Amino acid sequence: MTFRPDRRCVLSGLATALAVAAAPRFALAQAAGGAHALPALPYEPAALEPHIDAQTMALHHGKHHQAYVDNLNKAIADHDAVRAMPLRDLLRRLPELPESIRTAVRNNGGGHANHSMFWSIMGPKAGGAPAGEVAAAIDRDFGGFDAFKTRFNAAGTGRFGSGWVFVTVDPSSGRLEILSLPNQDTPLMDGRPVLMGNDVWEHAYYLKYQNRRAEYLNAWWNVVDWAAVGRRYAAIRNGDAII
Ligand code: MN3
Repeated sequence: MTFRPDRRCVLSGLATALAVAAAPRFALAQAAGGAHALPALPYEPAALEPHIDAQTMALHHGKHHQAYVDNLNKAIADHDAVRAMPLRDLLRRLPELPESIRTAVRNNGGGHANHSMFWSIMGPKAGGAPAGEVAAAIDRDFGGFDAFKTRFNAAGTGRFGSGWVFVTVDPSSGRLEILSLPNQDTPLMDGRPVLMGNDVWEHAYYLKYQNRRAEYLNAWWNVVDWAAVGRRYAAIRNGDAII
């Protein structure tokens, strides 16, 4: 299939870019020429110690995420129409992209989106329990925070090989749902918003936890920034185009 963006596509891309600009918390840098950029880590690599070690954070952000950004830019370099699209549209409209770059955009664009979300929902002043509307939604849809964590961790340990565990918000019912996806796939590829997620690739935990993924999944709750997750929940309910 040939990818031919029509005028509406370009305009909706522009509208999305403007919407993102109006919500700087979720903004992802993309140059005028369409090049995607690595977002800065919003805290020091050691800030999540002892639960996630500084070396893992530095490599994960500076090497792994940077490579996804670089390889995404490489894949789209010769495709002007694709370069004009915001990341969110790239992922939602994968089947419309030229077949020669579809897999590279899926893997590296997905990696860019997933990691950008990941850094933003963790922090040094984190842990504890959710509050406000997101807490109420977790109680409503999972029967409490402990049951939610148990379900989320089970999805993480159950993912064979590399992948992610996500919480999405069903667009029609508004219910929260936990799902795990392989590789760098994201619910954004199905047009579903991502509330939060955890990376269960070995590179996310192996230096400190080796093969003990379940231990990493348990420890991770200590670095979840529920205020950030609450802001994402409000943005999703507001219909904002967040990554
Ligand atoms: Mn990763």
